[in-house]
Amino acid sequence: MTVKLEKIEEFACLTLDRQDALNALSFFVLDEIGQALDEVAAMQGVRALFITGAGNKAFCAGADIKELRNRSLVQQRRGAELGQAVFAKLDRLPVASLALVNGYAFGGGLEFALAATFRLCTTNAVFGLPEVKLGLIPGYGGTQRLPRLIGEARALEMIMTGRSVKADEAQQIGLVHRVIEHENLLEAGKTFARGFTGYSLPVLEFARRAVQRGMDLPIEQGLQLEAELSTLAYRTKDAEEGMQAFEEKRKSEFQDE
Ligand code: DAK
Repeated sequence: MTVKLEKIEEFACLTLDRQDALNALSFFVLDEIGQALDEVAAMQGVRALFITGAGNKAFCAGADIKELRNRSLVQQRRGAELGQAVFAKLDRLPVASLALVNGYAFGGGLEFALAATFRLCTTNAVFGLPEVKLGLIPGYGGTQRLPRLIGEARALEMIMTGRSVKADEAQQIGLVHRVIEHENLLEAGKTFARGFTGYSLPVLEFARRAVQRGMDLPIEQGLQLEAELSTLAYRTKDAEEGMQAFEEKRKSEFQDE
């Protein structure tokens, strides 16, 4: 197994564990990630997902370069579609995800982290889309998600120069939310996640969908989506509980309903 899935308190934690290749994404690993994400979607009592890499050197050094050669165009196309489909599963999980980036996040590794809802990293983390150096361009969503996150100009620079970005700069440009010492990364992830996991899960999902799907729409349609999802949120039992708790000056007890 190159992908480990475990439950840690109220969280699921997916660890890429292929340290001899810096946790690179072979097609086998991509398949295993896809299966693990299906399991997460079906798990009870999980309020957020963490994704990280085994060891203290790499989160993930990208697609397995050794596997990319001598493939037909059809195989390459299917490979790109597989990577995109697996990362889309992460994007669409019912719970939010946090990439805990503990070292190199290159190519497909950065693309994996970009598909997560949030990103925290260690002080030794390095981010990059170095595909141009191989005569390639990103194929697992990087050309689409990176500009949406850090803006077109910065994304174009990273993609066209292949320049890597260290932790401090990554935080400054909004690629990561926090930079953490390696030994504290998981605890920092829990603290960050608990900033929202106490709220109603369906309501959080509506909020995430409104923002993330809305980013892909013209503003009029985005506002319409917001009107629909905010009305749906209003109809949950948790909205009733939240507003009643406010009136009674007590803490809400949400039931995820
Ligand atoms: N793939 C396979 N093996 C890798 C790897 C990778 N991406 N990255 C590292 N390794 C392996 C190394 O080959 C080495 O193995 P051995 O030689 O010991 O057998 C081992 O991991 C340790 O790596 P290093 O010895 O290189 O370690 P260093 O500390 O010296 O350097 C490094 C660390 C991260 C700077 C370096 O390993 C590196 O530059 N790695 C490559 C990073 C990279 O370029 N990643 C982006 C890959 S491209 C698609 C289109 C495009 C793509 C995919 C699909 N389709 C159309 C289907 C492109 C996606 C990409 O991600």
